[in-house]
Amino acid sequence: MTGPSNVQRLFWTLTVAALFLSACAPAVTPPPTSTLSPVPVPPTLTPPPTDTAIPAAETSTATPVPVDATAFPNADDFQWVPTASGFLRPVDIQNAGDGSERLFVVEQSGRILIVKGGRVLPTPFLNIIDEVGSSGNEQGLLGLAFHPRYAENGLFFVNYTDRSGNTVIARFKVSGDPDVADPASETRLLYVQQPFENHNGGGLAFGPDGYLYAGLGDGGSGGDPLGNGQNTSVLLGKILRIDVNSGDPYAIPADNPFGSEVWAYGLRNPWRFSFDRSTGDLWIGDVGQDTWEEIDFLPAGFPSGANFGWNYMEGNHSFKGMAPPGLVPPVAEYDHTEGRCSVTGGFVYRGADLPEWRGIYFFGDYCTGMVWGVIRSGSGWQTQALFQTGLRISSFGLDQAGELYVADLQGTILLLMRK
Ligand SMILES: [Ca+2]
Repeated sequence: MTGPSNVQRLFWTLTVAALFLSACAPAVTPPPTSTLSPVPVPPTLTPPPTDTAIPAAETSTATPVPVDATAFPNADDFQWVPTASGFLRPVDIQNAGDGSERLFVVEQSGRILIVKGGRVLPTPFLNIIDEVGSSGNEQGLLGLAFHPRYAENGLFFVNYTDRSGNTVIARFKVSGDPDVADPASETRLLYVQQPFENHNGGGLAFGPDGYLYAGLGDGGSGGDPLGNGQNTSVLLGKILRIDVNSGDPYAIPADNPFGSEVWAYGLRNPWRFSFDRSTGDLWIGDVGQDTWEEIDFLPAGFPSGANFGWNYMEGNHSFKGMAPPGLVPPVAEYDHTEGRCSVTGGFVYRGADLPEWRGIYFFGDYCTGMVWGVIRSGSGWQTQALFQTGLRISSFGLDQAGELYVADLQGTILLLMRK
């Protein structure tokens, strides 16, 4: 768990002003199979915010606005410390935002376990193993998000593949015991047929607009043989956005671009996305095909209908066909040399304990355990290798205070700390 040597430091493609220039191109033509009314990426885009953190809207105290880091701290001064272990294939870490200081760890087989006061509670918060199909390596209970008003309404949402391998997004409610959910409270919101067992995405997160966002992969196999990523009339290969506070069981926000759940498209297998809790910016780790892993970014306020390029593009590189103008390119990418294989998207650090890291986005590689950081650099981005953890990085997570954790698929949750 030390910082990388010079040899391990990677050559990085820095995405500079060209990032947003391409979006000034003419409107994107929808695929001919679409039967919906597309609203392509508009020609005028919101410029990215400045390096200064934006205070939360509800902030009314006199606390000075924390300034984002402008350079990477020395990673050798920090370490990942195990805080809980014994999990069976943990794939997500969440907090309930209810002041309870509990961590909720999602096991791929279909359980959610609580870490409370430094120990794992023996009774699962939720156990839906009987409903979850996890025979495939990428199948299972894959994502969890607590309602922004969970403390009042006790509602939370999960994303899993069922016994037939199809995606379910469902709502549950806590029971009278705050450490146990009511298993009979399940309400299924969305059901999406999966043509192949891999590329199920699975992440869930509430955006700054209060809508629930879900990441779905392109349906699987290899190379997106069904063309789902660019087909805006299907839900695969997308970031979906639904209003879980209206409708039955949900409503489609009026400004979704295609009149459906689809909010953004052109993704292969978004494995972990998050919103910067300070700025509302969206960060996505999108798993590549054979060569390029990528990190995608949309500043808060970016219009609906962003096209992240798959399968025209793999990272910044042509994959299939002639790419149309207007694609949103990644802000970071890495290749598969030295054993690297699959990106795991993380979070922007907004905690209090390690102010040197404030505003830096963390992500990792599943196979090698390498952890990188991304920081805004002038009009572009800088990416740096930070930690060679040796872990099988399946997810990152935050506690309510914003401290950063990582999940090792082999069973341990670790916290980033100062040495
Ligand atoms: Ca892409």
